Amino acid sequence: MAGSVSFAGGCDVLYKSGVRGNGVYTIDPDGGGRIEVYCDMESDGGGWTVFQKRQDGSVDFFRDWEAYRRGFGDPREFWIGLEHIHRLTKARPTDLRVTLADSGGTEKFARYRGFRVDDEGANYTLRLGLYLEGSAGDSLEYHRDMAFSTKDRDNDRSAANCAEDAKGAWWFNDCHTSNLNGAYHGGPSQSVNWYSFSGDNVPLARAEMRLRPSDF
Ligand SMILES: [Ca+2]
Repeated sequence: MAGSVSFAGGCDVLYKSGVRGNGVYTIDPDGGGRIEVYCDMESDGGGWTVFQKRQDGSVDFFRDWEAYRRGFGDPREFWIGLEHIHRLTKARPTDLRVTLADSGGTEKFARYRGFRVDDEGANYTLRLGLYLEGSAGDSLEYHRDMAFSTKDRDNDRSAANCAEDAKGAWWFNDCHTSNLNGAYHGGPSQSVNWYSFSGDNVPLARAEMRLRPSDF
């Protein structure tokens, strides 16, 4: 793990100040208070603030609204929290990169421009600009402009409770084409999945979501 540094901005600013090691850093994205984030300084040009990671099922992701608001996990598997994601994306045009791998080790990605998460008053609605590129295909479009839902906070467009049914928490519509906070190795439609990669019945082995200013 790298050392702790405090500054205003995301991992991108840290990168530009010369930091090159992957690890957990303390940042203050908007002057509103310090938070801990995992910075990826090596992949795809570095400077990425990682906000979601799955790789071994060691952390339970089937949690309530408060947990998703605040964040949970450890550097191996985590969700940094909707409030933090909002703070990191509200002020600057931001790119989202989703990196996925199946159980055979095949890795694919999807990259978006104009990623933003609204504030809690708007139930952390997902805003997406363009799908820029990717080998995994676009399985977020269906979730564009959807509010975030957890098992105890049903903001989806289904008569059912999507978060409960999908064993996850996501910007559910009626219900999903991606479910990256789903159950690790869960059942059909309940696992970590991205439809345009491997459908919704084949659990993915790894998922990671990161953000970086578009003008990095
Ligand atoms: Ca519902």
